[in-house]
Amino acid sequence: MYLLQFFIAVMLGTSLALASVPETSRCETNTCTLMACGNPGLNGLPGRDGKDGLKGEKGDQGVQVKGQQGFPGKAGPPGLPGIAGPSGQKGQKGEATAVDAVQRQVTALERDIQTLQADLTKYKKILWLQGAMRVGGKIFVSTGQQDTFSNGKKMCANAGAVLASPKSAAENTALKEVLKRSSKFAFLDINDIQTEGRFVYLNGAPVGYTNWKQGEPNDHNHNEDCVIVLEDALWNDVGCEFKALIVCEI
Ligand code: FUC
Ligand code: CA
Ligand code: CA
Repeated sequence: MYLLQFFIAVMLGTSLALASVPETSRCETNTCTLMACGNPGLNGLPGRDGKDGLKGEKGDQGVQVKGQQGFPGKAGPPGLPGIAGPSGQKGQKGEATAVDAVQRQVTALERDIQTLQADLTKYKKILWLQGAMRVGGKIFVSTGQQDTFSNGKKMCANAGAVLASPKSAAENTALKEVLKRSSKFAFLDINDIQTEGRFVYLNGAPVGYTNWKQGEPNDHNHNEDCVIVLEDALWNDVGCEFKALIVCEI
């Protein structure tokens, strides 16, 4: 395009130069014919565009402008677990916690239990030495004294116990073993004071198991409302003022 403009400019310049030469001087240099010099003609129209010029030299490299950061993409799938790191150093001893306090209480309780177990073992030995008998969950223990039904009842009650109340053959046999060691008979926790012939425990419950000797109870002399167990384990009704071994059951 520059070349084309240049060409047009040259053509116009030449035309103007020719037009500015005086009419008389041109007539003098040429063989003058009878040709009158008229006014200069109008400029012609611009010529057509010339051919494309040669390819220009490669321009300088442009400046790259960094674009804005795009939106973050979707999260990828979880990766494989990493290899466990080495163990850390042992931490410093922490402050006393509630767990420590409970642990101390448990330790103290364990110590108390051991003491109680040792004491219990001693008292058991004392009871066995005094002729106590254990049968099932029940223990028969003698006071070693012979006394009336009324006094015996109080003695046992003072110990939080009751007079012997065998409720099975096994218990009755165990009671007989207690008798063997100190006496021939012991009071039972049974009487018919309230209603003649109707034997009940001291708590008022009717008697179930019995082991009466043949012919008993006979309410001898109409004055036998308490019961003893004999050395052969059989039962006999006797007067409540009779004195027999006092055996309690715990
Ligand atoms: C029997 C018994 C009485 C009393 C008397 C001596 O008659 O039934 O309880 O022991 O003997
Ligand atoms: Ca009676
Ligand atoms: Ca009798």
